[in-house]
Amino acid sequence: MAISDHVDFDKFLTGLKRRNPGQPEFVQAVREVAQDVFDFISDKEEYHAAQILRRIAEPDRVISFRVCWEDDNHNIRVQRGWRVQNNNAIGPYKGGLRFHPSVTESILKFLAFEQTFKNSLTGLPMGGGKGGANFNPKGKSDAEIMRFCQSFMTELYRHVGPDIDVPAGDIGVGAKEIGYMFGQYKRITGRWEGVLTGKGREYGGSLLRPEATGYGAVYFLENMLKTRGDSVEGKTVLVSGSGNVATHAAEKAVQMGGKVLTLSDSSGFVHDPDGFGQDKIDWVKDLKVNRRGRISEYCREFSKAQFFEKQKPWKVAADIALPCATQNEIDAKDGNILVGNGIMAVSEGANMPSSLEAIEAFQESGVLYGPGKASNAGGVAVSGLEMSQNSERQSWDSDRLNVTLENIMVDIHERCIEYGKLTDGSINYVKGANVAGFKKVADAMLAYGVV
Ligand code: NDP
Ligand code: 2IT
Repeated sequence: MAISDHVDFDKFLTGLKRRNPGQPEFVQAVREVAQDVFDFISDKEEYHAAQILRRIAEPDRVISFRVCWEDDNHNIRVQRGWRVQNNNAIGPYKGGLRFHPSVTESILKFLAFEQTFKNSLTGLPMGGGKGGANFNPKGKSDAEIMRFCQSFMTELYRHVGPDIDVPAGDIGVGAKEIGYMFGQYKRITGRWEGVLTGKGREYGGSLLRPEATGYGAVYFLENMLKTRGDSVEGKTVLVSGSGNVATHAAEKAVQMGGKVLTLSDSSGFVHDPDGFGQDKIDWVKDLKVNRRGRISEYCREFSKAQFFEKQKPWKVAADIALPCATQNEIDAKDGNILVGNGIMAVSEGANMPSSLEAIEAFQESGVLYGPGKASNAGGVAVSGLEMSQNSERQSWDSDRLNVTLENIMVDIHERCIEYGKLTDGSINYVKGANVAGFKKVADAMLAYGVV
């Protein structure tokens, strides 16, 4: 950046913080993108004149609402729900719903902002949005979850629609919750339409959607390794999380010849020195989805494994890290530990799992680093394909979907190279993803004028 651009960037950052007090995650996400975009637009007056970056960093709207529900003991409970509609320049708002007690407006704004660039990178016509509630599904009965989902949709339905805004799952929202919400939408509106993705197979869901985020993150990893003449085959892999993204990332890493050493949840991590093979991954899926158990229970079933309470997996020596749990789960210290242990590549299944300091540590030491908005875009990409299937009243077979997902991840990787190749030949995937994602949205916004 030239000195005058630094001054502009500092001014932008000061304004951003002033306009979004108490929203550190949102500021972190915008800051990371803005650095690269400032560089890219330094000689492109039209983007400055139209204030494109300033406009993308201001959500189109943030809808906040009360969600009341009755628990099994007949207590009335009150939660807060949100839908952040960030930008619909290139398609209907699209992005997941998160149910977790840590959910705040800042977290949903950061996720909706990231989603805008991620969705642009997929090449499909989808804008960016995100929503959720500070509801804790842990320990709730099915009936409680159903009542909460119905109450949530009773407000949300008026803001969404197949050509307006199409939510999906995220942390705490899987096929079961999507089913309850889709049922309520249909009941209120009387319409069967593709208003949510991640639906069950019986009612318009796409094959491969459950697997797509984790599989896509490993395809992206394979593409990064290929630039160095290498592959996943024979590599040791650390995976964090044990939910949808983590278990499918682990599954694909194993299918491609990797050895997965860890899985985790919010209570700690499990190290299995023999590796998590498919049978063990299936056991974890059943534990987490059907029995709603804790990852520590794994060690009772598989005695060679060890549970490390309240710790993260990053201190285990390995070749590859796949963070698939949550934001900022790799802080500066974790990043340095990974680098110190000689990690070769990091491909993010989660959204913004690495802090800015950790990203710097990866980049300075030549680690192949795939930021979530590129590497985990496979999930929303197959959501986009679910929307297409719903619109044409067809179901695609798994071969077609698999090939399309693999091709989309190759294309995203190529776009990162196009905009992120540095003069020394190395690839800055963060810059590539930010600039490529930005350009498509920005050009659409330019075409519309000031709206
Ligand atoms: P799930 O709810 O299926 O699983 C979440 C996993 O992460 C669980 O193991 C959970 O542990 C763990 N986790 C959640 N919060 C924390 C925390 N604060 N600290 C430590 N561990 C935590 O969610 P997904 O697998 O769908 O989502 C995981 C990540 O992937 C998120 O960042 C999400 O935004 C991102 N993502 C998801 C996509 C999707 O298609 N689902 C698409 C793209 C990105 P516990 O059981 O203890 O809560
Ligand atoms: O972060 C994400 O990309 C998701 N949670 C999936 C969004 C979607 O619409 O499938």
